[in-house]
Amino acid sequence: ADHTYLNLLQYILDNGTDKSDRTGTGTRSVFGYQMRFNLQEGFPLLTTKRVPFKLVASELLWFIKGDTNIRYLLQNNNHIWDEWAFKKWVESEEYGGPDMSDFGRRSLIDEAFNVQYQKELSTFCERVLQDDEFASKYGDLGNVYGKQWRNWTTSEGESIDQLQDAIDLIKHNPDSRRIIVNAWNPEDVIDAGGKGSKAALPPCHAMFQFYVAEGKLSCMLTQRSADTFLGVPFNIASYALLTHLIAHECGLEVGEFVHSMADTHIYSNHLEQVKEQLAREPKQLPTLKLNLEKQSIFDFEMEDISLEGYHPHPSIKAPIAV
Ligand code: THF
Repeated sequence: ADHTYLNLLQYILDNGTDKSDRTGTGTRSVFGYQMRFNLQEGFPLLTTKRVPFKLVASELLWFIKGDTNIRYLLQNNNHIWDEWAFKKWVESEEYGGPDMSDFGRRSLIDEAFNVQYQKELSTFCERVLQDDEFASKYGDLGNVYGKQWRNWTTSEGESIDQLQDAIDLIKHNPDSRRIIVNAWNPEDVIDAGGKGSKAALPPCHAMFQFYVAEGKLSCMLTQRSADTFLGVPFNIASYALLTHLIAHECGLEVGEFVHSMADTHIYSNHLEQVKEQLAREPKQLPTLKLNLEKQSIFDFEMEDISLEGYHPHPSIKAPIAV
């Protein structure tokens, strides 16, 4: 798995174009790249840097529950979505604290501001955890993954559970070429992140499809925008875990995870970290252990999911672009 990923990093360094982006950070990017991971060869959690698997797992369980409120993530000490909820809060009428505009960029260049920002952010998280009303107003990211996967709303006002439908197709019509879950809802994507918008951020991993052959379940993800250093290691592990969970429920072995990416970029403030990672030697992949007494993927909790034999190189810190 690491070699496949390291090849991508090297490919972007060698062939990428320097390109500006929404966040103002700057990226080096290529358009269109595909990776394949044979899930029989081990669980594809990178070993050339530590990837926090517990954060991957709790984020996936959050999607699977159909939850879109960061409270569940915070209860699991998972802070990877904080910034998007925080942004809604500091841009709201109700917010009365110090000016937090453009906090993602300013926190990196202004240490005094960063101290203030960290304090505001942790106060915000504490409030989402403690205050139900505040949480439902400002902890919710709107129509993001969980909503579209489990509770897509039709023009007639009905709800579609795409994930359950996909599982039913895998069980009852495994040759189907329509086993698709689509997170990209054009109506909700209009002005996403803007005031009054329906989603805090348009989905990056936009749609995925399953394929059954020779008793094995494979999954292909189409991702519109890929933050190669921070996001992609999470995305690979997340969809690999989802494929394992669904294969388990459906009595299948795991096949491949195929990862198709469109705008595939390295943020300019991740380039040093990328070079450090490229110099590392991959290690043996870990093995995923699921609680086999659970059947339905909807019953899985954090304690039912673990890894064995994960001995990665140390983590490499990098700032997230907001
Ligand atoms: N925005 C950007 N710019 N990149 C993304 O990958 C991304 N996501 C989600 C939403 N917006 C995004 C959030 N996913 C980390 C990893 C995944 C994230 C967000 C943040 C991250 O910082 N990982 C650190 C560890 C963090 C920690 O320990 O708390 C790491 O080293 O891996 C793509 O879906």
